Order: sequence, then structure tokens, then C-alpha cells
Amino acid sequence: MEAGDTQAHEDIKMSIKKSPEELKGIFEKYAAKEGDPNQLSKEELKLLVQNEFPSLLKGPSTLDDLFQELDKNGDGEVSFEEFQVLVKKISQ
Ligand SMILES: [Ca+2]
Ligand SMILES: [Ca+2]
Repeated sequence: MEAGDTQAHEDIKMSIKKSPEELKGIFEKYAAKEGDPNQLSKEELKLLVQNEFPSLLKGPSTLDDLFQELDKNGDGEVSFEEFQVLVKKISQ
């Protein structure tokens, strides 16, 4: 098999890619930490991203940007439906 850059890139993608079941489990685990167990507060989102998807914060966007992008209805929390935007980013 030809190794090299292509293989390394695939490995990075695999490391962040999760199944829908895993992502739901992750959402529920962090959403349950405080307040509404079905909603992620900004603090909960921060913990989730830092622990599970730290590479998302390596680009130009900050956690504030990410939170604003996800919280479509602007209620200050991210529902599982709103979380799907992040799921799409991760699985790209
Ligand atoms: Ca919560
Ligand atoms: Ca919201």
C-alpha cells in the first residue's frame, strides 16, 4: 500500500469522525452537566469541544463564534437539533 500524506490525512479524519449514536451520547453527556439536560449551555459546549473535538478550535474561529453559529434561535443554549450543524462540520 502507498502510505504517505494521503494515508496520514485519512487517519486524522477518522480520529474525529464519530457515528450518529456516539455523537448523541456525547451531546447528552455534556448537556446533562448543568441546567436543562437537553440543552448545551456555552460552558457545556466549551467542555464538549475541548474534550472531544479540540481540533475545531485550532482554526480562526473561537468558541464564541462557534456558539453563535450553533445557537440559531439565540436562546443562549444549543439544542440537539442545533448541534447538528456541528455534527456536519465534524463529518465533513
Ligand atoms: Ca445543560
Ligand atoms: Ca438555541
